[in-house]
Amino acid sequence: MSPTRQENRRFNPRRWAPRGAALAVLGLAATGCASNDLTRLGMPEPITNQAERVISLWQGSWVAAFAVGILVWGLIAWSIIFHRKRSEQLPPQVRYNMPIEALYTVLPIVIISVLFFFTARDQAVLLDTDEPADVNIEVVAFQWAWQFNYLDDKKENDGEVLFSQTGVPNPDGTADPSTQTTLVLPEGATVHFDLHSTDVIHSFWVPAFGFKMDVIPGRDNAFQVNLEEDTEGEYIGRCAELCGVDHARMLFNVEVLPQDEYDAWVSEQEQAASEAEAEAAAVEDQPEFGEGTGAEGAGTEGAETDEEGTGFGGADTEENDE
Ligand SMILES: [Cu+2]
Repeated sequence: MSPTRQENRRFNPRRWAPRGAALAVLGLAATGCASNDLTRLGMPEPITNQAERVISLWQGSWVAAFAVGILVWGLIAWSIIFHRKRSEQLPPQVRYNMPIEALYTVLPIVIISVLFFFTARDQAVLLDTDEPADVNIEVVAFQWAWQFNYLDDKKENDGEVLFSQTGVPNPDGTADPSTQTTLVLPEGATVHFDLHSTDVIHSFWVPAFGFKMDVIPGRDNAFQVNLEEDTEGEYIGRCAELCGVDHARMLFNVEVLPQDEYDAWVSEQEQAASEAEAEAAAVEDQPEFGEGTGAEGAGTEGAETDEEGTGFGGADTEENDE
């Protein structure tokens, strides 16, 4: 017994301490040298103020988890190294030790309370929709695509639809990018989203927002984001709620444009929408059994959308030309 113990004692603290320190320094250096990808711990690059906040919460949670982990791993290592079995005698037992039992109870409560505090604080900010928005968009989720209704910002959330972008559920059951719709947003703007579903629960998720929200039939969910400057580019959007057999097809694109390009795009869309409206009105004025084929362009897509249950009148006419 005794030679082993002596060997252990000589072997352990002096030699392991420098090795541990070297490993820690290496770890820190690796973290410091790497790009933001590593420090974001799997989160995508944020494009909104809100996403920055979510990432801070995410990182803080990891720091807390690592602190607890290091403490626990340290205690395990300490027990393994310094409290190895030395004889057949049972070591002193510590059950019913009040201070230790109290520690086991109080420490987790403290940890949970701290996590709860920061989560509640950030949630309050993320759900705040008081700031006047530059762009108001109604997101309509349906099986299995998305419609983005650009609302008149003057008639905030209650006004008419200026124009819509509507994805078409892909009939062959695959995720075809050509049928996906694009959510176009201006750089640096405050964007308000109203979320509505026409059938089942979906979840509106733009990973670069660091945030997603359920889209629930019969409920008015809303949130808004402050897009940062220099975020021009293309991003992805997803449904994050298993909403049915073709849930995987509920994809959309997000395009962030500089303000001037966005304005140009908006007036283009508005013009297309009003032209489509005029055309639809002309078709309606025609005698019902006259030329007959006048409605072909206006009919198919709009009718299809209505069958899907979106039932948003503005969208039907405006999307017909596309
Ligand atoms: Cu869905």
